[in-house]
Amino acid sequence: MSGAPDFRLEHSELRADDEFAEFSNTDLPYYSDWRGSFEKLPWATDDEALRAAAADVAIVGAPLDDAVSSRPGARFGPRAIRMAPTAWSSDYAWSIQLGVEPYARLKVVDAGDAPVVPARLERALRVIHEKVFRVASTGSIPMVLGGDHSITYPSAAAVARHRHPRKVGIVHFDAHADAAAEQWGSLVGHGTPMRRLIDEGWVAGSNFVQVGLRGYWPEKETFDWMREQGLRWHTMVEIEDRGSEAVVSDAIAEALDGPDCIYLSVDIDVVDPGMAPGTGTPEAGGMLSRELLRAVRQIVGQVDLVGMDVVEVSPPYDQSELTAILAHRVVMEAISALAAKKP
Ligand SMILES: [Mn+2]
Repeated sequence: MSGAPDFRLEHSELRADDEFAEFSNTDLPYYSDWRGSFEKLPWATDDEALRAAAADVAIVGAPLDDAVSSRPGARFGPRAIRMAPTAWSSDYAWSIQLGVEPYARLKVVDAGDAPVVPARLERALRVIHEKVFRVASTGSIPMVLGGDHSITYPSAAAVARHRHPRKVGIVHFDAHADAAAEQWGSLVGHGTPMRRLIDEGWVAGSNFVQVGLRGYWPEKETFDWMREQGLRWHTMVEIEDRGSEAVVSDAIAEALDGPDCIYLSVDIDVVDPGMAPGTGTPEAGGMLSRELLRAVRQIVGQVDLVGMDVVEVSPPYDQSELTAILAHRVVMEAISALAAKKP
């Protein structure tokens, strides 16, 4: 037919004068950067660099899964979360949810991983404690990528040690209470970190608040102990009955009943395995991913956040990187909520 345009792909590229130098490292896709930091943010891996950076937030990796009771793989979590597919460069990240450019208002660096080696669990917990303490000591808020949930014991203790022990409240999202006395004879494990934090006095039981519990573990005796310690918990059934926002609002008030700041611990298995399959101990009937992201915005927007972790992402069990992407977004929502409230 005459008059119709020819289909010719002759001018579909915007050619730069210098194609080789056209894109900076942060402009290039996330998968092309051999350095592999979170969001391609600058590294600040030693004390000197952390002090020089004077960052608001520092990402910390805790690549440990020697403490799991079931399926392993969380040692690959930090790498998978850092490498989760993200659409845009950190140079122009824009939060649609909060209407803020997080990196225009906050300085965020990647502090690298704690120097964990396999098969030395106690050493791993010590070096994670030291790494998080050093980050917190420079004034940055540590955001720790697990790793199995045992890392919350050294990490939250480091933040409490930096602030003041028992002056920090903890909000803990999880299918599981993780307050067991021991795990096959070991006091440290991914089922015991909350017991250690309370027993050692890092946080008062009454300011330890759990959200999303469900299933069949731990047993009644552990819940009896939790009740004696004054712990408060909100089950998945309560979230179904009252809605997540009302429950999270209560959790904030309970965690801040005395303390003036909060450490947030997010076990990705709080979310339904249908939305977060890549985890070691999945439990059916969990939160929606959008409920968790909203809860993170709600908490970080309202409280003085002094540290957080996202744990139990196990890439070998993941599907389509869904769980790593969700964990990445949990961190992004926290960063963006901090940015949105910055004066
Ligand atoms: Mn769990």
